[in-house]
Amino acid sequence: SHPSFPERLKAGSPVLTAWCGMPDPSVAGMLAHEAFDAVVMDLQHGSIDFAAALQAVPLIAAAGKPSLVRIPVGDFASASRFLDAGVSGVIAPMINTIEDARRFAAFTKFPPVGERSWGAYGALSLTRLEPGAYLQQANDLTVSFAMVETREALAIIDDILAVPGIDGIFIGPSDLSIALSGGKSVNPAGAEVEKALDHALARVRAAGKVAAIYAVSGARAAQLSAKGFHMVSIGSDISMLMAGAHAALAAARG
Ligand code: 3PY
Ligand code: MG
Repeated sequence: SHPSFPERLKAGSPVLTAWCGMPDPSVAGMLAHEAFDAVVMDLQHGSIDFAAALQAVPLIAAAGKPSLVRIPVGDFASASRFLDAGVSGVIAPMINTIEDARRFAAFTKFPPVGERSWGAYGALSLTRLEPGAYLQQANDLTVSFAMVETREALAIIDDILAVPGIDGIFIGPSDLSIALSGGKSVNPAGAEVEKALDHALARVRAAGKVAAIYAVSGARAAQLSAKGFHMVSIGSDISMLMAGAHAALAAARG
């Protein structure tokens, strides 16, 4: 039958996701109908709010695609609420300690792995599962990504990967570049970041978990896919809008 989102992530070809921060849920719904494999909504830096992102979940599902959210820093209660609505994955920014990783997993996985609370009405509707079946399968149907984007996180990446319920790592190359340069520059494709990416990928592979990353362009996404990332998010809706505007104006002015 239809592979689950975690199965799809490990199936071989990288999952390419849209990355949405615009406030109208129909933007995420429309991008879901393009040839992306999944759609991420960004509540850390995007201007989309909780209610709009919730509304986008069934719109994305109507295109037959999984949805994911990036929650605001430390907002693990929202992670549970989005899983209740039926998202297939949650990305938690700035996971810098083992305790951060444990708390995130507690809010995203049912016992005995975590402490997720019952009330998954949207997910029951979208998965067509009976409550008991959903309870048994939910931990394996959804992906909890801990973002590694600081020196602290990089230093304890093996320990973060070892936390039960953490399914994978999502690298934030821009914040990582700021951290690695001591605040001097933001250069998500710089040499220092590149070295850190190779190290992180090797550690994720050794742990048998999933590696994901943000790409600032389609061309960068191709490089990161070739490196072996399981999921690459191409950002963002707003940057695609601006790129389209620039191209249209350049063409119009000759
Ligand atoms: C980063 O690059 O820091 C991210 O969080 C990706 O948007
Ligand atoms: Mg970041």
